[in-house]
Order: sequence, then C-alpha cells, then structure tokens
Amino acid sequence: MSNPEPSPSLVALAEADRHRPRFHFVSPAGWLNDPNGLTHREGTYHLFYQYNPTSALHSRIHWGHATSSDLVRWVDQPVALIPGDEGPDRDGCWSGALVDDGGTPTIVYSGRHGDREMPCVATGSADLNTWTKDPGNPVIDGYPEGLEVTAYRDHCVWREGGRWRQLVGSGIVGKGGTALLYESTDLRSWDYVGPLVTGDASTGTVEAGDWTGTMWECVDLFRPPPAQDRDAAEDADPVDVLVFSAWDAGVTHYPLYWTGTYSGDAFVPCELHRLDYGGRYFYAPQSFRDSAGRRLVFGWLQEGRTDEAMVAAGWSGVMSLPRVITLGVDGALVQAPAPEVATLRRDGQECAAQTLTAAAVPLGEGDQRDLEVTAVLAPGSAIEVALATTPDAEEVTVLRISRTGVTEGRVELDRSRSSLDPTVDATPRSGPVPISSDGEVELRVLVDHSALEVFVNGRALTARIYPTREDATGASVSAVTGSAELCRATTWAMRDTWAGPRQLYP
Ligand code: DQQ
Repeated sequence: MSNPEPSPSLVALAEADRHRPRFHFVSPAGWLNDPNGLTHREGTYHLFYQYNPTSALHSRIHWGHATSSDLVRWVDQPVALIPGDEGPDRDGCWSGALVDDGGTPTIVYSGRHGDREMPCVATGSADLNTWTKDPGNPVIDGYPEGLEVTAYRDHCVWREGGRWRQLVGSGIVGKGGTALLYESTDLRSWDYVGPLVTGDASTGTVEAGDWTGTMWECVDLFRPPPAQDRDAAEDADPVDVLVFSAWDAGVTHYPLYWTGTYSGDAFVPCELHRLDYGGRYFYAPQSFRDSAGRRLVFGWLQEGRTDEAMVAAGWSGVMSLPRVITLGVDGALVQAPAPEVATLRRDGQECAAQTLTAAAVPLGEGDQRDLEVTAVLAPGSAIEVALATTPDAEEVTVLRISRTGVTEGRVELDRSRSSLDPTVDATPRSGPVPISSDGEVELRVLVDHSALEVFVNGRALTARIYPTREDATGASVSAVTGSAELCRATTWAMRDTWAGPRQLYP
C-alpha cells in the first residue's frame, strides 16, 4: 500500500494559515490528535500520533510518525499504521503504546471497527518505519466477562517480573472510569487480572475539575523521578502516578492524575490532581522515559475553533512541546518544557529589575515567543501579563497570577478579548499554584501563533488563541493589585522547527 499523504493543495492551505504554530509539532496537513508510541531508541526520539492525512477532521485515523534527535526539530517519516481494507482496524488505528519485545519493536493499539475498539498488535522494522500487523488481531476479542463497560480502548504496556502487563482504558457502567489490568507472556495472549482502580462518577463536577468521568482514555502508569529540590527524596516512600483523560459519552474533558501506590494488582490512590489547567487543550497525554532517565510527556492541544474553521484551515491539532515531569515536594507533579526547547531561542532581550506598577512593562513583540519572568508578590497582590495584544488592547489575552495566601496562589487565563472572531472558544481557565513563603513566582510562557503554553511554579496551563488582527503581537507585564517586584524578565523570538518546506514521502 502506498504511503498516504495529504494532497499538495491541503498542505498549501495548512501552511498559509496564520494560526499554524511554527515551533510546535503539527501534522503535514489534515488532522492530528493523541501522541502515541513515544520512545527513545538508539539516540532517536520517535513521536507517533493519531493522524488523518486527508482532512482536518477526526476520521479513519492512521498513525503518523516523526523522528527527532533533540525533541524539537522533527523529520516526517512514512505513516506507520493505516486502517485495513477489512479486519479489526478498518475504521481506524486508535491510540496505543510501543514496546521493545526482545529486540522486536511492537505496537499495541486499539483497532476500531464499528463502534468497538479492540487491542491489536503490529511489529516493526529496526528503524520503526515498516509495520506488519499480527494476523491474530484483535489479540483480545471481547470485554472482560461479567463487566458492563462504557467504552474500552488505549493501552499502557510495560514489562514486570518477566511478564508483560497492560492497562486498557475503560469505564464500568454505574460506577465510573477505570483502568483494566491484563497480563501476558507474549503480548498476544492476555489474561484479565481485574480493574486496577475505579473512579466514582457520582462525585465531583466538571466545573471543579474533580469529576473523573464515565470512562478513562489514554491511561498512563509511571513512577515520576523526584524534582531536584526534593531534599528528602532519598528517604521518601515512592509515589506512583496514574494519568488518565476523563471522558463521557463522546465528550473529552481534561487530563487528571492520581498519585498513589502501585503494587501487586492494585493501585491505591492518594490524591487526585488536574494535570493541566487548560483542560481539553492538553488532552490524551502520553509519557515515556528517555535514555537519560527523564520522564517526558506530550499532549494534544485541541482546537478552539469550529469544524468549519478547521476544514477551511486545512489542518487541526497541535502537539505540545515536550515536558519534563518530576514529583515536587508537595506531592504533586512539576512540569517544565524540556531544556531542548531553549535551543530554538534567538534575539534575547533582558528587562531591568523594577517595582511593578499599573504601567505596562513591554516584554517584546512577535507571535513566536518564549518569555521567562521572575517576580516576587506580596500577599494579596497580583500581576498581569498581556499576551498577543494589539497596541490598543482591542485584542488581548490576559494572564493573571495572584498570591492569594502566604504559600498559595492562582493562575487565571482570560480569553474574553483574545479574538474579535465570535466563533472561537473564549472560556476562561484557572487553577491553584504553589508559592514559596518569600512570594517568588517563576513564570514561563510560550506563544506560538494559536498555541499557548504557560508554566507557573511548575503548574501548567495550556490553551489556544486566535487573534484576528495582524498587530496582535505585543506582550507586557504590570501589577494590578498590591505590590510586586520584577526580579528578572527575558524574552526571546523562537525559530521555526522546520528550516524549510516539509519533505513529504513520494
Ligand atoms: N483518541 C483516540 C482514542 C482515544 C482518544 C482516537 C483520546 O484512542 O481514546 O483518536 O483523544
């Protein structure tokens, strides 16, 4: 079968869109969603992703593939998985994981047929460019006996005690989301062990971000390394993390994680957290451990515009920047862009240390920017960072960081004036952030056309913005309540990830 690729006219359409990011990974054209099969193999990072090369809509999903030596400059590879003409994945090759089976790269993915997704397996060549589907697919051909499931798909696979284990994302009717545990010796014949942990869909609310959904998509179990500043890390009890994306009847909500303890056949949950305050703008994340021992994660930045606008643009969906995740002193995950992202910086501008007032201190111009701001906030005070603003602030995205208590703060994103286009999503986003007792706030903001990633003292907030005016390129910081000291502010322009036109496969 020849390698499917978008038509040149679709590529041209996508490339011409002013909202298309230039230093985030995007598909050559068409639709992109979840990161899949993330791996670091012989010095090369492999990013697979849910991909429809023919249109900017979610349909007949393939596995796209790109490689990188540094996590930021990507090379497109041939599409890895294509839905079959017949068979269990004829309606799509949905999300999954890649493992090394004694030297044989092996993908475990969800083959979609009708409205069911069943576990399938494919083995790959050493360069991960050629994939052969297992003739025995689907390798699991039914839901666990006696279990009434709301949905069933996506895979987290690992080796433990000389056997393979996998979690399949699911939900139990009348109870809540769950991760179903299986075991195998050969990745083909699986024994059902039971639900690893099950949520309670009768508690929490979507507004508060603590409703865990009727189904868990893209479950991901791992043990995060401690953050560098975690003094007692050596003596502390190990903490495990189960990340999942809360889903309900076709609606994607947000990524959450439980901290807890995984042992034997169970995960004993401790605390529930939101992984990203942007909610669905950082959805279906998948993590992996690279050869340096870092835990890295990518997530899918969904669009905030209509289906019609996506089709007109010729593309949809952005991959987040790679994030390093560690476990902080407070028992929650700390997130930061991988240091490699900084290699795209150019033309750094420093801003003098000063006391912030209501007067806006400029933070540079442009629609591909990286900003680092360190400020000290007195209790009860707040600063605002204006992003993608026009000179008259007719269009402006406002990020507010407030110190609400001695060691408590809040980040809020106001998109009500981000765009003059009334059809784009303008709903606010917010969440709590930890603040040290000296009031220090470390802020990192990455603006890449419509993609916005914000990190405040290790907490993440991701969103999409679609300014209409060409001059919506300004940034500034000011104090809006109480007093705040600006200690440091540096801003950079960011280079494009691709130096020239993307090379598509013949
Ligand atoms: N997207 C995939 C599913 C997954 C969902 C289909 C999450 O496998 O559950 O493209 O975005």
